[in-house]
Amino acid sequence: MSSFPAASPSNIGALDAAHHLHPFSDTKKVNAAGARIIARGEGCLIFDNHGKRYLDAFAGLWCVNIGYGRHEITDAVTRQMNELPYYNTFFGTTTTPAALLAEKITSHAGPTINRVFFTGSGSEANDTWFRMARVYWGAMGKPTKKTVISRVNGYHGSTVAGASLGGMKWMHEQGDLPIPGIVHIGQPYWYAEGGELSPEEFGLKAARELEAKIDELGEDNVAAFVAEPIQGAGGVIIPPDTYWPEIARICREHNILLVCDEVICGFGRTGQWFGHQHYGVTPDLAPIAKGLSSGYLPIGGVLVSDRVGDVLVNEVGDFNHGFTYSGHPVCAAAALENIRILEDEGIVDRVRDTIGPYFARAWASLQDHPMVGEAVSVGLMGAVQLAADKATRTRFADKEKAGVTVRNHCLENGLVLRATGDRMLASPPLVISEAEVDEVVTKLRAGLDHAWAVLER
Ligand code: PXG
Repeated sequence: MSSFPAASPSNIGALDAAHHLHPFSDTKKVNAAGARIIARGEGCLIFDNHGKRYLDAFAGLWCVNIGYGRHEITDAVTRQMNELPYYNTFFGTTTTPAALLAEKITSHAGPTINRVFFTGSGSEANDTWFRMARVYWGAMGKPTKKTVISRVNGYHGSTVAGASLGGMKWMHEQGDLPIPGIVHIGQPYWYAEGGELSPEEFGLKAARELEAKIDELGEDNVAAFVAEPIQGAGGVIIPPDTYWPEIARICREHNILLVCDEVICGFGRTGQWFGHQHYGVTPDLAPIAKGLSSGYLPIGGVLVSDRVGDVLVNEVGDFNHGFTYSGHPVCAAAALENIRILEDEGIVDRVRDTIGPYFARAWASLQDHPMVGEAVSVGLMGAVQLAADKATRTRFADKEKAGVTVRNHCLENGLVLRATGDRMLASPPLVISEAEVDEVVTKLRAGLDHAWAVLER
């Protein structure tokens, strides 16, 4: 029985419309259509308040890596709530879950990363490393190394620094962003921008934009470069294999910090614990969130390499930064239990060795559809690029409409996935079964058939 008084579909919708401002939404449109009310989840399935079943091929918002309904997390959270619902990690105190979680996360992060700074979200994690990088260079006697280079179409959050680091023009337009000290270079989006180059050639070209920008600014003025290993919200932009090694070389040779935003790619999404491991590079700083707790409770953080961490600890002294909920003990308990499940059930290896390859084959089978320009994936992250004419890589004039037409058909059919412009994105829970992968692909194909029939080309 619901514990909310007098809850019924009609009054929840009305209350929501009257009082709730939705994130990243045109509230008037949401209100007119009526928000879908999601009531319950189990495994990879969610159900709305009318009992309609959806296969959630988007893991909530790229985050429910272990799937819905894992009562072990409920139990761990309840135990911690009863023991100590809150205490801070300021003023020389800590809590058991925060300390255990810091150790546990770093155990998966490779030998050069041994510290974590906790935040409440991925946006806060990006704001945190942004300050940390400048503080680091100040302590290194290089206070002019302040500018951060990031990428067009990257996503790093909604806070002022996060949205500035992100390369979404339509976000910058609201609130006079980016703030000074952040500049953007191009993205490794071969399908749209590669022209006649091979993906490998284009990967090198895109990476070398970083070198050109460093030369333009002067390396004594550049603190860091930040990028998602695979750009998520920007459209699951999977870089050519030549891209990341070249980026790592450039950062090394020009002495600038490499920051990998692991908020989506972390905690198994690519078949490794972290996306940078998939590409064989080692970041100096790496914001995390989402899959850290599988979204069961809000928690984020920054992985801090010894290069930066030793300077912060031994040279800087006070780092005047932190959040009331940094290392929140209940959120940390949820994250610890989430990681235990990922470990004990071999979920990350399963993505690398079995379900990831299965998904890759099923997803790539969409390549034969006339509307599919490319169907690409890494681990359990996939994108289908829509094309009006695949032979010439010509895209639909109204990209938004193309994506939304496919997405809405899927939604009607009980499949949740995301349209970013004219790319269809999937990022399902890592516990998805083979039968569920087949359902995703079958329903997406039906959506493509529908859109191909109704859209003008
Ligand atoms: N970095 C990356 C790479 C992200 O994907 C954030 C930082 C910010 O995290 P928080 O926890 O502050 O939201 C994100 C979040 C979308 C969408 O439309 C993606 C995100 C958030 C909202 C919408 O795909 N990613």
